[in-house]
Amino acid sequence: MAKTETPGTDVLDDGFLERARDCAEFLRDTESLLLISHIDADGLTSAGVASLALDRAGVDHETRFSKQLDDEDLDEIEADGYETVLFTDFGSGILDEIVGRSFTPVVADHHQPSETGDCDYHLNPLLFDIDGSSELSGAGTAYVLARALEGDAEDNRDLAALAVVGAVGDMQNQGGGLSGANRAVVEEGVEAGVLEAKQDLLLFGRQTRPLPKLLEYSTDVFIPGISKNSTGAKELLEDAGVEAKNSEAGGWRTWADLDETEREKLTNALFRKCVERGVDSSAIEELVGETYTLLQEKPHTELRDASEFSTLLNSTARYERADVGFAVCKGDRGEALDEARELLRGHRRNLRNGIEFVGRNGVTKLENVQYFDAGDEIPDTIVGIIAGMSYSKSAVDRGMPIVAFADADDEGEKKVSSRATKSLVRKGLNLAEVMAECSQAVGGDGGGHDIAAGATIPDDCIDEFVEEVDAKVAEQIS
Ligand SMILES: [Mn+2]
Repeated sequence: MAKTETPGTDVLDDGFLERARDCAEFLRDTESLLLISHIDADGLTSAGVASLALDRAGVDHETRFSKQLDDEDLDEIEADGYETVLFTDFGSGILDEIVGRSFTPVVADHHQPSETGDCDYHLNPLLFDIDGSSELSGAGTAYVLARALEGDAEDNRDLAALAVVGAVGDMQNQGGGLSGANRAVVEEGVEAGVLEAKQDLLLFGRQTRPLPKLLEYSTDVFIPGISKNSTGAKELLEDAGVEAKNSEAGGWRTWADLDETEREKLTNALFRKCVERGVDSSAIEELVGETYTLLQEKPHTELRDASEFSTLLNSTARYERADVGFAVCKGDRGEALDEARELLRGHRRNLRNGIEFVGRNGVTKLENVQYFDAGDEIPDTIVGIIAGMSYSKSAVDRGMPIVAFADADDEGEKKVSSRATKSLVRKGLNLAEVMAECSQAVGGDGGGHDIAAGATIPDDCIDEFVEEVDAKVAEQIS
């Protein structure tokens, strides 16, 4: 294969591509294959990318999803008699548990590999000096594998669009856009004509939300007088001289309907409002960044925008309907898409209820951290999002991280989710470290990202755990 045909040779180490080709070659010749992937937006897109590439290469396979694989799950997979098992978006952390079984494991993951256990077909950016937490997602790793699997007719570069949805789903676009090896994936998608990458307003819902709602629901960056203020949002549109409704049909317009001049006018009006209301300049900068449009998807659908697409997938994954999200990834634009949208509506309802819960019950504050325990009132799969969204509530202090507890499915356990603001991360906060260390101190386990992380702890350890967190946060931020 000529160098110019391989993905991102300028960013990806050649060794990484070499490994991808080894994995691809092995997969091409396998007799019976199970693809198993993590249940979240990145895991679903990882499976979508891998499965589409395997289909194109004529490799039969079945697909399953799991939140986390334990020994029992692995025994079951082993008993099913697959010759090969391809793990996507997980597997690296349990290498020692998946090797030495009756199947041959192929792992395409971007999480920290376990210290022990060696696998011949282990594709992970971290093994090649690429940062798996910020520079390549599970779906990006699956994409590199897909490119290595390319048949004669198709080069699989169109799958870059899904890979970008996965990277965005894993929040790798923080700091204004995708970087590192992800860039190579973006560039290939752009060249293949499936992706548009451009600087734009970062508000959520550019394709589907009516303009006033787009502004009103902007709570990542809280804009006084606009966020959670529908009158203010409509007035801003008027001030900017941008029509909120379509002239003929009279329906609400979305950001996607605006031409460049209108977008500029509205963005400028928004910036003026921010300055006027004293929003700090670093927060204002966060309103704009690189956005990713999936050019082959219909305008005004969630699928057209990488961030809306990943949210749609998350709302299938969080309600144990990975099958629905996966079908959408593989191209189902009928029944599965309808079902995914229904799940998204239900998800939004649950978020509203959860936020009301926090509003009613408030949070408990320690010196450096605030927390609430939702018990069984909020499902553990969404309590973290609700914690993050609560930052736009006055009851929640933006100056400290927030920790949320919810009852776990397993008796005697609590699920912990934590969220922070970007400015806290800039001050040195790393919640992944906080969650890992403090949960281990009370006999649990955890990890994640600097700005969002989670853990599981024994349910009688909440007080002890938050004390640990309080001390650890103080240490990081000082
Ligand atoms: Mn991932």
